[in-house]
Amino acid sequence: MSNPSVYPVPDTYLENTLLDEEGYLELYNRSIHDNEAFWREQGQRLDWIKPYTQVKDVSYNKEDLHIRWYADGTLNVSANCLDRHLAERGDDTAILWVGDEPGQSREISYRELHAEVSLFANGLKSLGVKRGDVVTIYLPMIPQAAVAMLACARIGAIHSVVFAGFSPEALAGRMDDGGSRVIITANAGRRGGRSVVLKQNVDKAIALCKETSIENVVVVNCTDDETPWQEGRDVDYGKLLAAQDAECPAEEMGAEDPLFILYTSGSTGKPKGVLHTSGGYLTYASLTHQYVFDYRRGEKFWCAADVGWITGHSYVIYAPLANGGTTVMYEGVPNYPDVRRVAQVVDEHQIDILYIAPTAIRALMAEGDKPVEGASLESLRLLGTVGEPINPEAWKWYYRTFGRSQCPIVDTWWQTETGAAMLTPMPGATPLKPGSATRPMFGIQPALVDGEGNILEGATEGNLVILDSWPGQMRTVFGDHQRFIDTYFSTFAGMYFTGDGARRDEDNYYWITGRVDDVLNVSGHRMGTAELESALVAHPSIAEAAVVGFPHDIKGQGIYAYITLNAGEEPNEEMRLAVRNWLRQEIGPIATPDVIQWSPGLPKTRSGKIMRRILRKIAANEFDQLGDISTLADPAVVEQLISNHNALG
Ligand code: 6R9
Repeated sequence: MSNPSVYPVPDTYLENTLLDEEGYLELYNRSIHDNEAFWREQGQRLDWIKPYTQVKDVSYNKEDLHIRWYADGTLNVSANCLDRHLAERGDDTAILWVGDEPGQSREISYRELHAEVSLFANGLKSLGVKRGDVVTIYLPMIPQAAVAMLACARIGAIHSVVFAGFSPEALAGRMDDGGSRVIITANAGRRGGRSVVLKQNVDKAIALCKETSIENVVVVNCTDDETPWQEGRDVDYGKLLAAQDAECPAEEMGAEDPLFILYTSGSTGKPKGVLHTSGGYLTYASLTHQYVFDYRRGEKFWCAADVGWITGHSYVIYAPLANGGTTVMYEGVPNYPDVRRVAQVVDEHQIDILYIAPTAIRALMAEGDKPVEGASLESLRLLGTVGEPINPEAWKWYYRTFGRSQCPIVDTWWQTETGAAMLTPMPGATPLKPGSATRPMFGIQPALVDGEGNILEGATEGNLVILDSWPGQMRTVFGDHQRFIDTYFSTFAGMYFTGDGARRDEDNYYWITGRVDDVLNVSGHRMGTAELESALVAHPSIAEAAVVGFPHDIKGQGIYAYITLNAGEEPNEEMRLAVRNWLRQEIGPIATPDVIQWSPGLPKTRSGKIMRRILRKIAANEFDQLGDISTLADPAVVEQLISNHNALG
């Protein structure tokens, strides 16, 4: 019997695939039952300088928590992404860069990329950057972002990429936390036909740093915009390169030496510096890229994420390059000059695989079929999504339009912390269900637990945990190992807690239901409510603030801020604008609130804890589901909030 809600593996994939369903189940079972042997084998996808003899050394026990993979092996990540391809594929395109303006593009071969990375790595050394130093990267989507990351990896420096949409304040916080003394930026970037200044932001951020002092700012000139310059501190990227030797031997690094830090939001406190190491991360990224995308060399792989996010790290840079593939790096946005751009780029460059976020799909879907009008799209053989749950309508639209009802969609669930895909279909192996991230990657043991950490069996719903380690797992929170233990291993003893809720159906497919903690997912970007609230209360007119997410057609979740002003402050339009701009300034445009509601009081328990559940229900217009409000210190607040909410219209 055919089930209309299940999309079987297309014939084209049955004939010619890396792995069919039986193959997946067999390999998955072996990866669990013979776990070490499986990972011992997988480590072989990399070139090691000194081969590892140890594979897995892990304890999830709170008292002695440690995660180490391939620990006695040595390697260099940039050599794995570049040097080892030179002999056989040196002239293949490593990066296909596509500019913001239509018609602009550039192909960079492995040989060219290797050459520029070597020069820049020497340039970093000439500025005094050493193995183990943290280097901040604040760049738009230009090839130099890849060069900068790989150059750090080449000399054993730890990169900390900060999304170029973040404000000077947010950038300063990350530079302080990482303690970096060098930052790489551009004078400005181009996005959607506009130029976005970056160097000025860096100058402001440097002035705001409290813990670290920046010694050098390397500036890539990518627009004609004028750039403020501080002699002695600021270094022109082109001039720096011109002064270097072409040869830069790759540093021999331990498998467990840090590769990068990437900041991400959690439910409490400041963003955390998620730390990934070298051997395990690259092994896992490479493995997933090959199987999830059934990737074959020569294919053009377009992951549309920014390098400022983990998806950009793993699937724009590290995995495709480790696998000797061609990665497409797109500078622009999906709707510039108009909503047909994504399809036009696919056709113009004959792209094979397209991997984008549900929020982009929903934004395009809002335009009907216009985004694919006049496009052939025949080069595409596989689609992917990542970053947030995809609603079945958007899935089906993507499948029908971009996929021409022929391309499977791999809905990949994972996190900054997990390094690469964890729950995902594989195109030749997994019948698809729209909205489900389906089944686990090799070596991954997901489970659902109740509030007490009891493992639930069968078709059910609960908190998503992972029972055992995998090589791509984060190793610590930079500078705060206790926070790592507290955040991920303390809610449920002996398990990695993802912070997500999920449902498992009768076919053992997983359906992510969203965060169960106070983290919002706005257009696929993670934002902690605590972070937003602490930025808000730093405003001189604000006494108190509570932020919740609410369902938003395009963004998935929108930002809803309840704000109590200081006595004497006027809750008028001017103030609303000021508050809105304040969040943009403190964090960045991605933190722009969708709704600001003035709230003379907030619903609090007698112990003073804000009951967000109630605020979430009001924001979502679900007044009949407020639940028990009798434990509130002042239940009358609720009625006031509802009437203010309704007055917003
Ligand atoms: C890769 C990335 C992680 C959070 C994660 C979850 C949500 C990511 C998803 C998904 C449903 C998917 N998420 N992929 N939810 N289906 N396919 O996005 O990392 O920025 O750290 O976000 O995003 O809630 O916990 P990150």
